[in-house]
Amino acid sequence: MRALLLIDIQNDFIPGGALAVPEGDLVVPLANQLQPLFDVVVATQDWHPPHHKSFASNHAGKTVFEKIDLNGLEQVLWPDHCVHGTAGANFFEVLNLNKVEAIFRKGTDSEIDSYSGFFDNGHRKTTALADYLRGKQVSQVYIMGLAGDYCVYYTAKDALALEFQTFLIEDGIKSINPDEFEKAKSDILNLGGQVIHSQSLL
Ligand code: VGL
Ligand code: ZN
Repeated sequence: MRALLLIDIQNDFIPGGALAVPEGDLVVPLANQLQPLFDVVVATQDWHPPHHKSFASNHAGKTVFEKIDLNGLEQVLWPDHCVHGTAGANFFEVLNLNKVEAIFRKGTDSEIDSYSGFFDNGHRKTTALADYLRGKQVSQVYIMGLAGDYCVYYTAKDALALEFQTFLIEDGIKSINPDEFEKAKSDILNLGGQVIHSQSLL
């Protein structure tokens, strides 16, 4: 079975949002168009408490995009974003959710960030995503959404480690830093993943 993973297509990652990904809105028509082609469609949702320690605002004297050590892991400090229950954490209104059969929330523990849809950044806890996909006999995962250099990249890396056949749909991905996404893509290729264009699915 083939699954489409829609990563963090939420208002705060759309232009105008708190942690806007340039052109993030442009992936949404493709996300809507591709959904009917898959056996399983799931979405991830960044879902932070207001006191999340990935927020610069929760560290006196620190500024946004500075890096710190957080409980033994390097942590980029972000602007407050995707605070649970706020409009910024909602899925972007243009995203069609009718085919999305499950939503996996991450980043809920204020002490650790979670870029991947599968595990937190320390691989200390899992979300239910891998078991869910296995339960649906999914062996291939196609990943698109936001941001290419963070949550998309780490989700793909974990999918490969979990032995899913892994595809990045590159025209369905926008990044905070496009140069970093180029590095991410070569890493995914080196790990045995594939980078495709949506054209090959349509
Ligand atoms: C993300 C930074 C912080 C993402 C989430 O969805 O890529 N990036 N939280
Ligand atoms: Zn976040």
